[in-house]
Amino acid sequence: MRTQVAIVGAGPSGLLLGQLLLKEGISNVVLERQTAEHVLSRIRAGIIETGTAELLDAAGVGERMRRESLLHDGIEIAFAGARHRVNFRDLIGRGVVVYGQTELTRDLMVGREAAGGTTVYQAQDARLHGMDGSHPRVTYRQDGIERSIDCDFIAGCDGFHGVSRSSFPQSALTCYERIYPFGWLGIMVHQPPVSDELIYVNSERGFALCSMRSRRLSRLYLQCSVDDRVEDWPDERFYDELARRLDPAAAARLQTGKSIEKSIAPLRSFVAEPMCYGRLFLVGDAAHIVPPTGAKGLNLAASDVYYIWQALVGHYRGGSDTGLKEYSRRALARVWKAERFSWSMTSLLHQFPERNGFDRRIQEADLEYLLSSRAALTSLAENYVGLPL
Ligand code: FAS
Ligand code: PHB
Repeated sequence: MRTQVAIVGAGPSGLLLGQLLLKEGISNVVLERQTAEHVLSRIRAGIIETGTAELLDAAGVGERMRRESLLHDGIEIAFAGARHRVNFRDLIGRGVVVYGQTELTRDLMVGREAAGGTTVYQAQDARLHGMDGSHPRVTYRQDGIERSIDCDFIAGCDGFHGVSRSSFPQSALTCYERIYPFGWLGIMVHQPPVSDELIYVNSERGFALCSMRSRRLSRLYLQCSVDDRVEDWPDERFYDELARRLDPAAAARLQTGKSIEKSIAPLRSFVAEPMCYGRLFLVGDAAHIVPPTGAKGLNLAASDVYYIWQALVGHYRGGSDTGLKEYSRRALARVWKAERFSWSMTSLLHQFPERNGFDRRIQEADLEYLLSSRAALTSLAENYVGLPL
């Protein structure tokens, strides 16, 4: 098989890039090791920055998102028994879009099908070859048969555990990492949200987040131990602990019900530099991971897609490789700002087992300063809603 761009991974990065390239007449094939149903079964992000929403519109798949999503003009931060609204619209004139990654991925799959894009699901043992030359190749196995894709470029959109980053020569890669001493236990439940907007909670018992997917579908999180297992947390224990971390008024509005999904995610900050090797370009979680506290993971994937999309159009339509040469530098400049924000939100809102009394007082002072300073709130707002591309 021959194509211009081989895309490894059919998550949001791979499908969004594939859709944008198809609209430009740039041929591409997406290789995915799982089934489409498995990809859609993963519960991930819920907050879409305005820039990401506009990219979905540009890809021609934003119509259902615009119809079904919620628009939020702020969040609430709960601390020391009180809730404080952070009004994005007042502070920076913009808000965020609330729309689940699962639905966004579904829209991308439908859009790719309609555009006649080729997606190979259950592609096993993908291997990347010849990235340092001008004729890279991707081989994989499907139905027991070894297959090959000749291409001009490879987009590694295969997430943190994919094959692309590990295809770099080790000497060509520098990785930066911070592992957090806790995880997030998340549930989905068919109940109305606790509040109209998200509530981020700093409680002495640990972080909590009350989010949503719609006015009838709640997404709730608790900071938990890295040693916890899902089976340690029956629904009743989850709701009881969440109510203890919420202020009384919010706890009184918590509606319980049988969870339809429950999972524990580890938290890490991670960046691999550079984000390219020859004609292989890393996109999204393949290159970087953020703790979900700042709602940046999915949105960072979208900004990487924007930069590599523009670079490939420059190559094929403009005869210029400046965008390709600049891709890693441009993407990393935005990645590190989002890493900083996600780290700072995580440090501000979680209980760290190893922290001493001084650390806790600094965290309290951080929160009191933030909630009393328009300048500090403006900084939080512009990072949360999304820095310019
Ligand atoms: P993805 O990991 O989504 O997709 C990569 C795809 O590549 C997968 O479909 C995988 O099956 C495929 N793949 C892997 N190896 C392959 C191979 N060798 N061959 C072919 N295909 C291969 N972000 C937020 O903003 N908010 C959140 O609340 C949030 N929660 C998260 C919870 C969890 C458990 C995880 C893991 C991430 C979460 N994220 C969250 C981040 C998440 O949304 C990512 O940023 C987003 O999925 C990134 O998309 P991709 O880069 O496409 O990577
Ligand atoms: C979610 O709804 O899954 C969500 C929202 C905001 C975050 C993290 C996760 O910061």
